[in-house]
Amino acid sequence: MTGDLFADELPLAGERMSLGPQSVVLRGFALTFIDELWPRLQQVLTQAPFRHMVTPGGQTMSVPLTNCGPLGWTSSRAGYRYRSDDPDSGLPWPAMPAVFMRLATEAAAAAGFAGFAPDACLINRYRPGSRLTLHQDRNERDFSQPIVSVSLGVSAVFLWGGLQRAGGTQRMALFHGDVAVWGGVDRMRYHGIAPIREGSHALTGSERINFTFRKAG
Ligand SMILES: O=C(O)CCC(=O)C(=O)O
Ligand SMILES: [Mn+2]
Repeated sequence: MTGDLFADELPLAGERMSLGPQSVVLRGFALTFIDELWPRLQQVLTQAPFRHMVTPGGQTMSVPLTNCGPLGWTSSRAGYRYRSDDPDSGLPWPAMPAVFMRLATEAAAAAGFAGFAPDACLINRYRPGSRLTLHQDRNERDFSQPIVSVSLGVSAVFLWGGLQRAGGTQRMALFHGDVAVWGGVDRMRYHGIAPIREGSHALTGSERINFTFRKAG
């Protein structure tokens, strides 16, 4: 199959889709950063390749991940935690490229969170069928700081729930270049990604890449 399955509903760059009082999807916000960001991502991946981590319960995660920045999110039999070194190499995580930082701080400011200074960027890679089950981002120290989440490549359906796991979810399509930001009263809302559909994107092929910027430490 060629083309993006959502191509008939492509949104306008610049649109703001409200998810809640302090959460929004900024359509196409990342588009003007991507030419500079993509080669930087490849450098990060050379130093710290995607890998499948193991959950505390012993399951291999279906979505491989890596990190850049001073802190990186990790999962192992010992639990979830941020650490300053890559457990696979023993080396510090790759530095956060300046263009990543600029994108994160500008998107946060556009969403009402001026002064966001992320120290962690978790990078996820999705392939057709990959999904991320409903969860809260709760391993960070300071919940006053937002999460900034950037979508690249094939589209996804973002599942946006409430402050409790039960109680249903809204579904919001996320397209190449979209940036979702949630903080404040929405910071602890459950969220996930529905199984990725077959698709193809000029930049990423069949994959979806997601960055989530966090202030972890
Ligand atoms: O892939 C996404 O859009 C969300 C990723 C996410 O929620 C996470 O990594 O914690
Ligand atoms: Mn999350």
